[in-house]
Amino acid sequence: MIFAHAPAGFIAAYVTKKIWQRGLSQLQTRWLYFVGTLAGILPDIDTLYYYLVDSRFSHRELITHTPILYVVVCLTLYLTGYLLKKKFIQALSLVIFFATLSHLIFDSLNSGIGWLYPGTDLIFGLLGISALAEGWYGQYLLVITYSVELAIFLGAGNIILFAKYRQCGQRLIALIISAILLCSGIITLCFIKPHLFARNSNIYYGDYDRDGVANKNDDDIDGDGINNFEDQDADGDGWSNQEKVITTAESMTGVYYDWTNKSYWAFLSRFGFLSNTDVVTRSYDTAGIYLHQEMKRDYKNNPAGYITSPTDDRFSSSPQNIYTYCQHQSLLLAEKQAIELGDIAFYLGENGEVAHLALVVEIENEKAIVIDAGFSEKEVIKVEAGEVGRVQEKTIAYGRLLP
Ligand SMILES: [Ca+2]
Ligand SMILES: [Ca+2]
Ligand SMILES: [Ca+2]
Repeated sequence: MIFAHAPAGFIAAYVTKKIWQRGLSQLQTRWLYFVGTLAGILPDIDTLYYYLVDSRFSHRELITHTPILYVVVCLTLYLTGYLLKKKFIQALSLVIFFATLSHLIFDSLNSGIGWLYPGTDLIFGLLGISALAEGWYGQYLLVITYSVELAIFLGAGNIILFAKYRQCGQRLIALIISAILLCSGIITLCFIKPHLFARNSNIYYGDYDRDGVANKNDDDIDGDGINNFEDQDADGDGWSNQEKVITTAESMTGVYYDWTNKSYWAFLSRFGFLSNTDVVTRSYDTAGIYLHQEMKRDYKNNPAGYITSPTDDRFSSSPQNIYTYCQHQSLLLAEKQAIELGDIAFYLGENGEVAHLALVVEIENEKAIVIDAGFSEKEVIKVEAGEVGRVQEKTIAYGRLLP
């Protein structure tokens, strides 16, 4: 969830008021609703750390997204209130607990959070249930999660309106307007769904071989003894990497282009837009080839040529960095070498700087056809590789990452 944590925190405080409200004044109760609203977003304080300090770990993997932290903090606060005989402090601890818990529950609509930390670093959510992830739930994930967010906003709005308007007629009007807004929201989402890319975050946070190491940190995600980068079927699902990379890239056609290139805290990217390098990195990720991890390793050995470091959240969304990785690993094709499906087309300027890339999905009369995000300002398209080069006035170099 992105937007609705604050109203969800408010609702959590409201529906649990019978537990904590006794003996408090009206002013104190109002204050605690406000605290609940803030505590609803509290766990996301770690995004500040992710974007401003260090992007090597997802913010969902930090202790701020684990229930144990809030159990310990709130229990300490509650006992302090008990010892000092302060009802308000006890109520405060309960409100913070329920509001932060709502955050963790709603984050579990997709990849989830570290429910079992410190028992395991793995994170758990609804997408971890493969029947859901691969079925309608995974398919409509964005429609479902954004509809839930809208419903939460409307729910919080209705609670406030109900407190203000006591007549049945007025309340009925509020409910009808909310229902109309919710329905139109869901219909709109269904219409724009083909233009949004829903990422199955299990690919990163799941643990396909159940060895306790999340896929994104596992060199051999299917546990067959062959490293992901040398494994023809890295995730062991019976589909070759190449088939999966191509199918994923093809499915991106028509998705909105993220012209901000994941700026503004990846706002558009979270909403389902695709940046230029996403056509490559996300297609490879889907097959179990985690370019980001390999690039981090390569950077450690030889940072020359990289324009940003792995602590930068856009480290692996820079075409120049991906090109540098291919250079270091001798993955660039020689001039006369035949292109294959799944190869990366890099677009080079005069000084050798790389500002654009695309993914080869077809070869027609020896010409490469690529999936490209950015050539069309609006959406991801399928286009001849040479056409992109001509318009951008850049030469093409190809890289091959698939074994
Ligand atoms: Ca594993
Ligand atoms: Ca393997
Ligand atoms: Ca596979």
